[in-house]
Amino acid sequence: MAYPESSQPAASGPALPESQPTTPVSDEAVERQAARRTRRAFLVGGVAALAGIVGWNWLLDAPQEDGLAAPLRRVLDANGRLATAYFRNTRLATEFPKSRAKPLRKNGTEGLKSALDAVAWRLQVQRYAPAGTTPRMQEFTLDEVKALPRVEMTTEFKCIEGWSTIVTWAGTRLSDFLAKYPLATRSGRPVDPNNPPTDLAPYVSLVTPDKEYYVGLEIESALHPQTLLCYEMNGTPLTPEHGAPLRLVTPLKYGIKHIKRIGTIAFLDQRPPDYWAVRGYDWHAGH
Ligand SMILES: Nc1nc2c(c(=O)[nH]1)N[C@H]1C(S)=C(S)[C@@H](COP(=O)(O)O)O[C@H]1N2
Ligand SMILES: [Mo]
Repeated sequence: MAYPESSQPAASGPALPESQPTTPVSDEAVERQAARRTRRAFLVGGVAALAGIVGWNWLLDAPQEDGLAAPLRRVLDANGRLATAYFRNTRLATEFPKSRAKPLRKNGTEGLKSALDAVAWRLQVQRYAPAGTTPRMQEFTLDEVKALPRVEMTTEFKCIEGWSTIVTWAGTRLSDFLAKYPLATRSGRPVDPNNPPTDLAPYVSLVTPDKEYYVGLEIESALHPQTLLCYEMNGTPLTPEHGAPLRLVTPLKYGIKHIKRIGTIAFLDQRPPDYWAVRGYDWHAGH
């Protein structure tokens, strides 16, 4: 996509926090967009500041939006959009050299208690349905998932119990999957994570084939560039204990969100239930 401001000198708005070193091309594009949004938010803020100089009357006479004068509401909205854009794509988990990777312990067997039928396994996806219509299901083979760009990353896996291990994962970005297959929008348009469509589903649910383990994510986390549909760990295909044939890896969140043996993914309007949130843990489980 085109970034008309990309040829201008560095952003004149407030500085963004330092970005982290892993910057493939798409991340640079994201940062440019974040900078552009910062400039826009700065301009809106400038208008509000000017209003202060011109006089309070203008602000006091302005129409109200949700209990705030409309110009102030617009500043808050712009800041909210900026924060969303920033957390979605520019905060990256630290990546390590591959040589630091260690074997990962096996932890958590909910949803893995029956034998895995790797031949019969399909990824089932429930599309985001327009309100009032029945959602449609679509199936994918592991080979279809593997046909998408392969991403390898060495990140720290943190369990809420207090231990952590550096692991090399390989898989496909969930965002690449949704860029190729239009499953997450009402209109059936594919997802461009740098320019999210307005009819994107707000929540994603992931459930094991037997429905015993289940995880909920907000769409911002699902589209994060380090959120992978993962099929390899430390250079070898996932074993059943570690979630074969496909598990989630999302290194800004604790291990409880890294669901093993994904059966169904669904795109939803409501925050889906989550195995550990139901048992009292934080639903977001970020760290
Ligand atoms: N299906 C399923 N996925 C799961 C769990 C589980 O019990 N069942 N436990 C979670 C927890 S608490 C952790 S720490 C990690 C552990 O992954 P590992 O066994 O590959 O180390 O898996 C997560 N995903
Ligand atoms: Mo865990």
